[in-house]
Amino acid sequence: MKNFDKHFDVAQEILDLTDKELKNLAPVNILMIGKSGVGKSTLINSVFRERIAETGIGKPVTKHLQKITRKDVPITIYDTRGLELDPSVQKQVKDEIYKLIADNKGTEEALHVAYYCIQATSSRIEESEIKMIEEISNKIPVILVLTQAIGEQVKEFQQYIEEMNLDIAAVHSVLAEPYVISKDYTVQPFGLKELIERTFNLIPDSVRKAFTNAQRVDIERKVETAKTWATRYIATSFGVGFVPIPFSDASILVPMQVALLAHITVIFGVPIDKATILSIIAAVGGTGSATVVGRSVVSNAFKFIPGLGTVVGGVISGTTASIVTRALAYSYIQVLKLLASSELSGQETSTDKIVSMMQKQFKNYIKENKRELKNESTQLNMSKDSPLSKVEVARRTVNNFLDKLKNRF
Ligand SMILES: Nc1nc2c(ncn2[C@@H]2O[C@H](COP(=O)(O)OP(=O)(O)OP(=O)(O)O)[C@@H](O)[C@H]2O)c(=O)[nH]1
Ligand SMILES: [Mg+2]
Repeated sequence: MKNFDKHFDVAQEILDLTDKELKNLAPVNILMIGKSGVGKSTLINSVFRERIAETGIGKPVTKHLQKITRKDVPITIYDTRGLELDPSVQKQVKDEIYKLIADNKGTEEALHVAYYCIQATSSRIEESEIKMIEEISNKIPVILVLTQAIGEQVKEFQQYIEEMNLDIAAVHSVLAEPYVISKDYTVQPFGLKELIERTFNLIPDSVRKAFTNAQRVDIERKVETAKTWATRYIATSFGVGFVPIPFSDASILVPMQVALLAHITVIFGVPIDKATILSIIAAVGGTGSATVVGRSVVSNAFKFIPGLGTVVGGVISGTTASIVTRALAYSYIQVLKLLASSELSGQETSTDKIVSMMQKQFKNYIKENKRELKNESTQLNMSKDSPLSKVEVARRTVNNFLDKLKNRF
């Protein structure tokens, strides 16, 4: 086991664990269908991280199907081409799609959803297209996406399609990128979050984490997923009630906090480098001692509670540890939210801003739970644990924690 107390590169551990988790994450697989120029690539780039249609690696699977992936984004896009060509080519495209769906079925490459894209302003849908859409829909969920949906006639077109009552999952109008009408008037993108929400509900639970990571437009979904997970993880790791943890033993808190921050990073899927993680930890971990985050974060928390003094008797309770760890998790989530939003709007976020946000959020959370922490402190003051029982409690706490950790990965 690692020596968590000294010379332990917390930031690197977080990055390594994030990497490892990401590699083990089953990707979500999406099929893009539609004629050339309707806006498939634009849609992918707007909805998913890293402008994947542009920067990802494209590999031909068949003549008319291309598989696009990008390292660190847990999504695979299958892009089709040739649908705008003559009926014989259309037939080939169709056969290739059906074969792909059948071949991949039941594997990790199984297709989870298809976006069938039609340019909304074209205001027409061909018989052959309707047939194909319904046939695919018999195999996997299909969302009919009306792209570049600008103008009044788009609403009529959507209504017309809806009235056809096609046997598909949904019809959605979107504008993926701002559309400049004139010097003074630009239509802002819309419909993307709704598309994400609908897709999320259609895909299997096993790939929802990957999808949450890969999409970039619904940041609230990332925040909520991370919060729910962190709360549950912290609660089960520390157990309920009054289980003292030897305060000096960073070996308990550090790996748990590393796992916590890594997993939150995976849920968000915003690129984050080592220097940024280091400054985030240092922001709440006190001095430059970012290598012992567990201990310094806990002791730092007490600095935020005037009159509390230092930790009593060398132990902190499970409740205290969980409040402090939750403060760490929640403030980290807020920082990632900021990073995700800045990325979406194409802005840079300075390290200073990140650090001050981390500190502010952390302080607020500790303040909100001040009374609980004070009660804890009083209880600890009164109970004079014998050294023996402390050792026993510590042993049990460590075992409990390691068990939980084992089950997680
Ligand atoms: N402003 C704006 N332009 C768009 C939008 N969607 C597509 N376009 C434009 O339409 C053109 C074609 O879009 P693509 O995304 O390349 O279309 P595609 O379906 O990937 O085309 P192929 O790769 O040839 O099959 C590009 O010039 C885009 O800029 C949109 O939502 N807003
Ligand atoms: Mg394209």
